[in-house]
Amino acid sequence: MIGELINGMFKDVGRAIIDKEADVIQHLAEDQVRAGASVLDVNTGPYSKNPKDDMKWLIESIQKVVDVSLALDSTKPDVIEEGLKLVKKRAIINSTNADEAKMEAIFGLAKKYNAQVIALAMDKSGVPNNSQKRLELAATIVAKAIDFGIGPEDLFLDPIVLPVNVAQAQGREVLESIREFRLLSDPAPNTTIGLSNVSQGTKHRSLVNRTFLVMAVANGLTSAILDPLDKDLVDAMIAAELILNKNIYCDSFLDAYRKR
Ligand code: THG
Repeated sequence: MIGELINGMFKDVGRAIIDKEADVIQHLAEDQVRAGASVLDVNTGPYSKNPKDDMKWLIESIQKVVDVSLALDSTKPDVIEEGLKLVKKRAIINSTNADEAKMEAIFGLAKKYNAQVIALAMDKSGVPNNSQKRLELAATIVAKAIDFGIGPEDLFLDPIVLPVNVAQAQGREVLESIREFRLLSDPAPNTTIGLSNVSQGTKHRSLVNRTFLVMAVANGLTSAILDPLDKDLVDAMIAAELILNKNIYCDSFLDAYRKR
């Protein structure tokens, strides 16, 4: 569970970043970790005028109250490097894509700072509209990572989830990609998705999110960027892992999972 809530795209967070209200960020950090997130995504958002300074401030604020890994979410390598200099725990870079120059920059940073990497199955021409093309890009990414000495265990392949209201045909393609990405290497690479993308602009967001998450987990998904405070979502995830025999059944399996 990678907590998605520290993202300047949320109004409250965007405002907290501008006004430097650390307590808003710190509460979000504590709440997400308490709900079971083992990683927190950190994104300064689309309105940040100075993303390097804002990333720095976010990380410093977060690390005063929680002790978890951070996923440094930015399209700008210099913003990511600013974060990598500050993190106390091993970070995840979010993200590279399959572009040659981007991979060189991001995998170079990952090596220099011993970070893991989320890699999007897209390139300059955008997000593919089928699983075949996603798989080709993912294979390119895995090969390049290996060139840099980054093994599949330190790679999170992201097929890129699109909103179901405008890209309805892509749900199946993404699920197929999750299944196929596992076969790219042995050990299999990790996978991740930006789960909430699927429900952007829809009604019944929580229902759409948890239904998609369960289907993705059934297809082998190993992590997700999601809202850990959505209890129904996390319950569905725990139940899905139970059905897949990842945890031993007991009547109190929800509590047992949360206490471990
Ligand atoms: N892959 C990777 N990283 C990602 C994404 C991805 N990072 C960002 C995003 N996608 C995942 N995080 C979010 C966070 C919030 C929302 C969706 C994905 C979201 N926000 C509300 C909305 O847009 O409707 C904001 C509402 C508000 O303003 O309060 O849904 O795919 N690697």
